[in-house]
Amino acid sequence: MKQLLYSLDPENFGGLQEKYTDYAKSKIVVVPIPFDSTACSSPGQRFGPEALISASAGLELYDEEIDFEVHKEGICTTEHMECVRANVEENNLRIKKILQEFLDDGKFVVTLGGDHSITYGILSAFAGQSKLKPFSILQLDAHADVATDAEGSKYTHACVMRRAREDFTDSIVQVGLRSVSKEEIEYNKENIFLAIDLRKNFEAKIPEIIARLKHENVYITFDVDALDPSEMPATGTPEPGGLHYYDVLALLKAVCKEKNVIGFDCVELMPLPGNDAPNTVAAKIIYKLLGYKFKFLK
Ligand SMILES: [Mn+2]
Repeated sequence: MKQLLYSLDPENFGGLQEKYTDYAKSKIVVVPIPFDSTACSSPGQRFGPEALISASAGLELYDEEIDFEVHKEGICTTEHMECVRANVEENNLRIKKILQEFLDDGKFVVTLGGDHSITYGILSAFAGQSKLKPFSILQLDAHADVATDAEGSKYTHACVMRRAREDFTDSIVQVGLRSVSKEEIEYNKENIFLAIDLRKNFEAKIPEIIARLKHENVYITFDVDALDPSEMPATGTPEPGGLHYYDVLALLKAVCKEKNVIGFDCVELMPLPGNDAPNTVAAKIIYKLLGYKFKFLK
């Protein structure tokens, strides 16, 4: 009778057995933040973390590209954060407090969103770590997210990168933008790589992108709407003409080889009922990025 029954995959990033998820032994900590109160056109990003974790359980753990199994470094997925839905600033303070502890313990912290507003809270935790500073930010996104304020707040997902530049770093490199105003381009001109300029030969542009990252330490914020909607329809503000899976991987791999990646987030996944493929796309990019980070550890 027993052999006719089976267990579901454990609920953690990678669907890993317990021996790979112990906090003390894990080099990587994955923190789910189901917050979407600042999403404008379509909410639902609060279901992103759960969908990413669920999709990740189906991933092959061996990365044939780099001959590496990053899960053996230990990946501890925490409980989901109890979000403060009515107050984005309070929510960010809570994120900071939680992440601070994992960073103090020397963990490599990956955050699963949630809308892009959470990146401010995440960055405030990273900025509190003197050993990680100064850092540049590599932002993969369809939008610049540099509004002065939006809908009565300075901390929505539309403002997050302007706040980041004011409060945390003088170096933000934005890749994949294609729904962007003239003023937004002006704001960070030398450090913007528009999707239209990347479409012909993405890989040839990678050295230029890396050269624009001023600091050795690099934080990566990956807004899934950077991807083309044909590969990533599951997001609140999809834009045509986006980046492609292998291009994104090539960039992430190069950054991990040449810089010290200090952490990253994946935001704005808005799962679509009945179509789990985009969740797998995002989960796999996260897993691949972890592999690159630890394979090419500096
Ligand atoms: Mn964004």
